[in-house]
Amino acid sequence: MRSLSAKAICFIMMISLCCFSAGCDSRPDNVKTENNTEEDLVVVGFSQVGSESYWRNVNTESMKSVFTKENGYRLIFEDAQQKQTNQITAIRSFIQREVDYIVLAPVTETGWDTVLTEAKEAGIPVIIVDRKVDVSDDSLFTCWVGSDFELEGMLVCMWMSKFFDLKGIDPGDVHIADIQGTLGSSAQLGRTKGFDYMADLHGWDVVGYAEGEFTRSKGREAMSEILRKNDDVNVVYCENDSEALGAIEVLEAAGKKCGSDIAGGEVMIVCFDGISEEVRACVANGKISCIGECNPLHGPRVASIIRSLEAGDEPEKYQYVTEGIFSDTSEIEKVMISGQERTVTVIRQP
Ligand code: GYE
Repeated sequence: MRSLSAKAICFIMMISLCCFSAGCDSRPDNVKTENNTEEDLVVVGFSQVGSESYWRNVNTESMKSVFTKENGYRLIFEDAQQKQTNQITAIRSFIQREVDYIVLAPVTETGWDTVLTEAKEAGIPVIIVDRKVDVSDDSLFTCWVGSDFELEGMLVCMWMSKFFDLKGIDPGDVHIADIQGTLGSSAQLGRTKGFDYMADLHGWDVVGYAEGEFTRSKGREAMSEILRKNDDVNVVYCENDSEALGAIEVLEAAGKKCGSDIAGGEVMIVCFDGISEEVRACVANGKISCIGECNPLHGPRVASIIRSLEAGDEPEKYQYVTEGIFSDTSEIEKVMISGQERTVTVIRQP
């Protein structure tokens, strides 16, 4: 078990961001590095989901800091504002502009066959990042890099089940709700699947689901809806940071206390990402009990895929990022599920 203050963890995140953006060489080998002319640059069209969360903003920054002229790239960045139709339009414009690579962070999994076939016919490699696509023919994309969302969900639930065991809480007394992310996105599908599996396995009382679209404002609405229907809810599983912050606001306004002591009447909050300082502070002060880490620093990973493609190599089709978990207590040191063991990092008051 490691024990780090919220500040220390933010510092480490910043250092890794700097390393990824500056220290590590992201240049394709065949690109001249000084005085790059427009013709020398590798052109990358990136269709981003939107700017719905802290995670997404850090992810955008990670991509922008790597795909710079200095590193030998010209980045065409398109923000889809959480709409698949905008992403399809962006991909078509990338094809028209004859970019060298298309990078897609898809909002939802389905509906990509047609436009990715167009990219394939144009001979442009497509790299999928973060969420996945569900296509009939997986030669429609070159490779994918991102997180195992179902595993993230199961790890957080495993942490909860260990915690309830430690405190002698009967599974039937766990009245849990799921504030889901954007329906149909891999992050939602995986985290909900992990939740459903574990809730069923442990016999928790699932009081309901509400969609929070990965935003703070929808997280508020979802929490209000859950409370209206089930005032006895005592655990809220939020599928990202932003939703958790919205849920806490609503619970506190309703006179509830957020914390791990559910036998004493508190409402336990767990969530995913661990990106915003505000969320880390909530762990340090006990309002959020556990976070499943989700790493947004994909810029250098995509750059390394492009480098290997430029060198004529074949990158691995699916590249998973290993992630840990954070919590406010040192009582649980490790969590293990499906043969995957993770160390719990404790976030303490600075
Ligand atoms: O957890 C959430 C974001 O797809 C992993 O999307 C990503 C999720 C992330 O909006 O905060």
